[in-house]
Amino acid sequence: MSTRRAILDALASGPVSGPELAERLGVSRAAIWKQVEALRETGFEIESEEAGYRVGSIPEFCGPAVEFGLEAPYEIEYHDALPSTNARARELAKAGAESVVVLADEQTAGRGRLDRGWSAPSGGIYLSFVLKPAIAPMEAPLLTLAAAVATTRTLRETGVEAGIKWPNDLLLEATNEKLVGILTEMEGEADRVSWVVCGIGVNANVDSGKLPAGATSIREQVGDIDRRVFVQRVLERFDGLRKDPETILDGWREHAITLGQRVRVDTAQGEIVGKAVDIESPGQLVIETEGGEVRVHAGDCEHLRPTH
Ligand code: BT5
Repeated sequence: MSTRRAILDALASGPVSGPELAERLGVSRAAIWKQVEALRETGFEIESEEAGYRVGSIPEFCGPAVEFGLEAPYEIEYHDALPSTNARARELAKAGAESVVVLADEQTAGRGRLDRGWSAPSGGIYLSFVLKPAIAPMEAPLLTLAAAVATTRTLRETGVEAGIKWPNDLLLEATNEKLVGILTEMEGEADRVSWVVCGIGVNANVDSGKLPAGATSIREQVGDIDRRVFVQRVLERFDGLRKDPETILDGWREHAITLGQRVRVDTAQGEIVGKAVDIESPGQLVIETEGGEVRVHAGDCEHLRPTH
């Protein structure tokens, strides 16, 4: 853990003096003072009282603000703007980083699946996890499901009635407009991944006029949210699901829009039409077709209207 993160953790649980912090973290008092000054420069109001340093106010949206009070073991690398948080996360992963979350207010070249684009105007939430899980590449889709469950629960907490469309879209239940997209990328050998980057794009405090047709935003549905808190809850839920992977599928089923629907899935092997009946680990959709049950690992899914 970085000294900055350790100081933020200590400050989050109440006033603490410089000497006490120095002793706890095993660094000099000067080093603590420097970090506290750096936090002040990012917008934290930190008062020096008799009992020690006390946080008065927190800046709205930046790395240290998200780390302050965060109960999940991620360091945040924040940028006002980036071409793509997934691209930056891949760079970090290749350089050996892990348990880092790249976060941006805006992306200038956001990416979707299959080389599609992702509109990412300022005011949204664009984040990418850099992970080094001890899993095989075929298990990685479970992380996408975990990201979907964590983000859906957080959206629902803000009052937005979102649900999950297989495999990676979060939609407004009432209209099927898209609120969130998830893009997981990885590198590895047959039996072991080297790294996984899991990127989440949330249409948060943005006007839907800046988004493509068929998209909506949290602003449009319930008004602006505190992105700092939203990101913290997503990170904490994602971490909780990773620690308890057998709860991921049930969480997904609980919020799935796709299950029970007639669907058409475009896969590399062709088109599959039928009723989506279940999800199985690590993320395949079970479809009841005229020719029997089919399991689909990847593809673009369209919800069809009932035929009768
Ligand atoms: C996705 O792809 O939905 C995955 C999007 C992942 C974005 C995040 S943001 C953080 C991280 N860094 C990145 O560069 N990417 C990730 P897909 O299922 O292929 O959907 C892409 C399609 O959604 C586009 O072709 C548009 O039709 C539509 N779209 C683009 N921007 C959108 C937006 N902001 N909201 C809703 N729909 C959008």
